[in-house]
Amino acid sequence: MSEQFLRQKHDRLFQFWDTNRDGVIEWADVQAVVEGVSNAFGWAEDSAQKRRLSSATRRWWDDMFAPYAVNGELARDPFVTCLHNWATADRSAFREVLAPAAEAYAAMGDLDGDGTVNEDEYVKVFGSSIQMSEDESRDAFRRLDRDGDGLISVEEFAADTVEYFTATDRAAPGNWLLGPIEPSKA
Ligand SMILES: [Ca+2]
Ligand SMILES: [Ca+2]
Ligand SMILES: [Ca+2]
Repeated sequence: MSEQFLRQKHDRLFQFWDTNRDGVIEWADVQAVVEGVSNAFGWAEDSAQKRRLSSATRRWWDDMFAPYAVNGELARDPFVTCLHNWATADRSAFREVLAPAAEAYAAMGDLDGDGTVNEDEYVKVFGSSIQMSEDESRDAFRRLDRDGDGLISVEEFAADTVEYFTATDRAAPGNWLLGPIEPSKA
């Protein structure tokens, strides 16, 4: 059951990344996610924000998924299996691979550049990029803010990201990384 929950979360990233909805993920899909975010924020092609998000995402793809890809593509099952293997095998290597991406996404949400993401920044940035309602965004924010100080720090973002991909506990705050997960029918 808990393994199934983990796969459900991994599958969610597949849905999020398969931008052209053809059932396989290739770098072009992931690049389209970066483009979409970049356009939504009106970032210039050579802006620091876009370059940072793009290179962190590329590293994530290259380190974690590219070795599993066949002809540059990953179907749903191998994609989910790849994530699952990473998440359950070598935790410290997984943490290391995810860290730059988590930092880049945290920086993306930090609109005023004070080093943390507050609730309004979170709602504005992630509400639209993950397509959550305002209520869902505020709910997600309060969970991802692990110490409840009203701010998501880079460290909290990194911890939430690792937890999203590794936690089998349905109450883990990091489960909310990509928005609300369907409630358990168990
Ligand atoms: Ca695709
Ligand atoms: Ca901020
Ligand atoms: Ca906090």
